[in-house]
Order: sequence, then structure tokens, then C-alpha cells
Amino acid sequence: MKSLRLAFPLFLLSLTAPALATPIIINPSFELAAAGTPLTAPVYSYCSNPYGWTLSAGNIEFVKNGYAPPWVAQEGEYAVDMNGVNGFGSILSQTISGFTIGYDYAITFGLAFNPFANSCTQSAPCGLEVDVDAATLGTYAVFGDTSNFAWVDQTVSFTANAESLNLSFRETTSGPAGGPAIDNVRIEETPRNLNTIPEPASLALLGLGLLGLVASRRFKV
Ligand SMILES: [Ca+2]
Repeated sequence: MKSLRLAFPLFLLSLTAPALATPIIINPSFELAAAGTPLTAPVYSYCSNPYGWTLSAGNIEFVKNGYAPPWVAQEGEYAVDMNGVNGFGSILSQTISGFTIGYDYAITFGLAFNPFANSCTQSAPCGLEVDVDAATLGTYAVFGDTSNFAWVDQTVSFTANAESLNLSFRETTSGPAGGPAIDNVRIEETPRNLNTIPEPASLALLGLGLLGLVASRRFKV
């Protein structure tokens, strides 16, 4: 009967830790042509709707390592140039599910200027905006030249107000061919949520679990 005595309180204790869904970004590094299928695009190519993403305005390109040194993707072989040719105002978005309402999240991505043909210069930087649903959470201006090409991680933070949220990258300013570059989009709960104080309902269940444990020890069979 020992296993039965432990099973009940453990069951009650398990109710205090709700299983949380984890938001998952599909094709976060622009490396896939479909689920489980690596992208095999040429060194640069227009992409209307990258797997998992929707391009609702403008045009963008996959750019592969080796196309134009010093260009190298931040992660893997491919990154996205947010302006293919005259792709002003490109909008690349994905609806992400699995958020827990009221929890805090951080989305981090690699951002780089575009070294092609001096597309993003100090006098005319490339611009990018990051939106989560209707809220603009980040605006960036990037520029440089082939001597200092580099990826920089950028992070936007927010509290989820729905279980599904739309993440959008919007190209706001660039030259005629070559906009800001993005790659390696990541999402995580921020540390505050990892130490969330149990809600009253959970505390009550925790109490029941402990009472069950005590009772099981007092009334041994
Ligand atoms: Ca990549």
C-alpha cells in the first residue's frame, strides 16, 4: 500500500504545476524549405514566403554564406535580406502559438547591416522595426561597410496578452537593393516567470497535497 499512499499526495502536488505550452518559432533561422527539409536555395534568391513565415509586403532574399564576403549568416548557411530589389517596406511575419497569458517573453534575433553595394551607410542607414501584434517593440538603424560587417543580437520583451501573437519584421529604410539582414530568431520566457509565485489556487492545491501526504503517514495501512 506504500505506493498508493504516496500516489495520492503526489497527484495533488502535480496539480500545482500546470503544464505550460512553449512558444515555438517555425524555421527560426531561415534554414528550411519545409519541415525537416533543408533549404537548398542559390547563393541569393527571392523568397515570397519562407517556410513558416508570411511576406505580406515588399520582397526579400535568402542570402547564403559565400555570396559576398564578409557576409556570413549568424547561424547556419542562410540569412534574410529584408530588401531584395526595391523591396521597400517588406513585412515578414509569423503567428506564434503557445504563449501563456500574463507571462513575460523575450524574442532575440541577429541583426546586421547589408554590405552589398554600400546599401546601409552612415548617411543612409537601413531601418528595421519589430512588432508584436499592434505594438512596435523595437526600431533599429544599421550601417557599416565590408570592413566591419557583424551581427548584433537584438531583443524585444513583452508580456503575452494572448496565446497566439503575430511577430513582424518590417523593413523601414534601405537602399534600392539590400536592406537590413536578420537571422536566428529565438524566443524564451524571461527569468521573472521562472520564479513566479504560485497563485492562490495553486497554493490551495499545494496545501491539499501536503495534507494528503501527512494523512497518508498518520493512517498507515
Ligand atoms: Ca540562418
